[in-house]
Amino acid sequence: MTFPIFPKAASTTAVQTDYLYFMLLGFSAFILALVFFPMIVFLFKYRRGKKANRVDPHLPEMKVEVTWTIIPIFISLGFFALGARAYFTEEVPPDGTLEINVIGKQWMWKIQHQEGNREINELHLPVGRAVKLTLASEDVIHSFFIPAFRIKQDVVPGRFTTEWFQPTQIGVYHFYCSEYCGADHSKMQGTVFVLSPTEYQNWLTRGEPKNSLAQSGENLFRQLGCSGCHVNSQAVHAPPLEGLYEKLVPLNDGTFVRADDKYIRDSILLPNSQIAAGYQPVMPTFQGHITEEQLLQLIAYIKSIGNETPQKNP
Ligand code: HEC
Ligand SMILES: [Cu+2]
Repeated sequence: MTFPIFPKAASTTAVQTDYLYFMLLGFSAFILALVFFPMIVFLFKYRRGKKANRVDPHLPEMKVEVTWTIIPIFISLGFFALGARAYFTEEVPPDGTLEINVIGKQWMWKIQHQEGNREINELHLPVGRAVKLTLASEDVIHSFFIPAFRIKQDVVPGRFTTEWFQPTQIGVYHFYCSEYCGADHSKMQGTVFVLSPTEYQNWLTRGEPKNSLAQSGENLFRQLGCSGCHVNSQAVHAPPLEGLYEKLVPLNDGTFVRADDKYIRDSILLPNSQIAAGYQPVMPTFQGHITEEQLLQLIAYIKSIGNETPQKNP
């Protein structure tokens, strides 16, 4: 569907969103006509001085009231169901997405690809592949908005948010920050390049060989001293991180938590908030010592060893 005043519809989400939007618009226009058309007709028909039949028609009021209450309720519930379905498909990414990290910072967007490519205010993507964005902010609330894909997601400091979409058309599109975030908010924008899969591969391998996100994370893991405790340490009793990702972790208060991005984020920044069962709360916080970009690299590393078994049980 293209419409001159509308941005291009270049993702699967865009098609679904537009469909719902035009349905709501059409339905509103119908109700508008239903109210205003008779109103205008009656304006002339029953004008003062006109000879018209003004006898009370004795409508069964109760029946009329009930009918025009019940029917719209079911119509609204129908719209609710369609909206809820669209919402769920938008919130739950399919398997096998291409994972890309987006970090908002006054006033730019930094992008990290798993292969190690980094870009600022530019986002290169292959066409026809579902993409999942993990969004983080270094400072204030931003919002990542790609009109042609009909996606908009708040980027909130202190947590990750996610968003997924599947580009359907090769082309160049714009993205914006759509949450007022200070003096240069209006300059916080960039360009999405949707390439063919081969062009995308060429783009990824262009330039000098680089460390993947997980390799950079592994280097940080050593530089920051994480390995000193977490890898076969004699001095500190710390849990091995191999095989941790997405597994259920028992905590010392008897509950369990899934070791997802959020849990790992909190383990590094707020280590005392959730203590793994059988361990002492001795891990120092890295809050203020590492950037969101480094945090995402560490998570990529922990994820990459998610299927390994620990070398030695401490
Ligand atoms: C002083 C030793 C020490 C250092 C340094 C350290 N940790 Fe830890 N870490 C621990 C201990 C002890 C625990 C278990 C207690 C807890 O949950 O806080 C832990 C828990 C964790 C957990 C949760 C693991 C689980 O099985 O639930 C993660 C993830 C983690 N650390 C990552 C890191 C990363 C990444 C770094 C480096 C940025 C790091 N740690 C640095 C000692 C340390
Ligand atoms: Cu912003």
